[in-house]
Amino acid sequence: MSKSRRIDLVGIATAAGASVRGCGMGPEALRVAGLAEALLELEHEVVDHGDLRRPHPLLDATPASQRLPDERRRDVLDLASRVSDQGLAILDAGHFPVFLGGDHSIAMGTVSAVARHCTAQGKPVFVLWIDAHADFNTPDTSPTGNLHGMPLALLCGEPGFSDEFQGAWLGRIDPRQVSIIGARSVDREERKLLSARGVEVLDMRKIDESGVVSLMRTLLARVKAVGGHLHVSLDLDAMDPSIAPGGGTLVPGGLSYREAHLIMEMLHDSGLVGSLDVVELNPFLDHGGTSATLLVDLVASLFGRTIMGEAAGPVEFVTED
Ligand code: B3U
Ligand code: MN
Ligand code: MN
Repeated sequence: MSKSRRIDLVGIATAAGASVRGCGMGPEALRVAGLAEALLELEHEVVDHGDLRRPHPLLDATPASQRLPDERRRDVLDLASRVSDQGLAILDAGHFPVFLGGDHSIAMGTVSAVARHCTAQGKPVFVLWIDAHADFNTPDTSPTGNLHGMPLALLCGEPGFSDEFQGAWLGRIDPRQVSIIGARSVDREERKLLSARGVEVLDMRKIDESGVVSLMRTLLARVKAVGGHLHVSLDLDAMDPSIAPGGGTLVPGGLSYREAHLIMEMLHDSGLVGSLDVVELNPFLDHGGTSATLLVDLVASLFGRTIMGEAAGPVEFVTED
């Protein structure tokens, strides 16, 4: 059995950063799929803080012709600062926050919380972004204007975001300590930014060639070598649509069921993960809870569920030269 942790669930019931409505219902679907029960079964302590909600939910119906509607942007920012403060309080209390989205724009707040907490402690922050997309657009490069395609760029200090985005809640991370795994849909301008800033992109081609084990070992060794905090941001659409149909921006050719679990199992065994996002689940598009159940099972693997119930073996790390 894995080491028992105090896990704090924070729902963020919003789709303000997306163009497709429905992932505001994500936190509730994860509860219905048995998230807390799965964690309790693993002998963790669980506290559910309920949901943070957007202030203007009725304004979702803004015409699509308006690229980044003011109300939606204000809702994203309002939530980001509230999420950041709540996440910071949870981390400062020594607990493990699990943020339930909501679309991926919530990571502006979740990762900010981690950055603020770790900066105060002098601990380097690493981010593992498990996603079909890179979410590294800025308002200038974005083809859609949707804020769920931009959180990593904001968090890495990319210019091009207006002053509204620069509040006291915003903690920053080093782009060279960000790894994106599972990527297969990256926009042209986004690619240029990712390369210029040194973000590691472990795309599906690399996974096909090397397998997740060797890629994950190298990544975990880097974090361990400097005693870093690893934040994991899990976007449902990283997984192949055949096993995860409940998302608004599906892309073929994603992680298989076993690849996704193996990533989670290795993350657990490393003992390096200190915070987690689970985002982009759209229960309105899901097939009878398939995607919600998959996410609950993946989170359970991250928190120590094993096939035979055995304790994790020693973790092998590859050291970098
Ligand atoms: N890169 C596109 C598409 C996208 C990003 N994240 C999601 N979709 N979910 C964009 O809008 O920035
Ligand atoms: Mn995403
Ligand atoms: Mn995505």
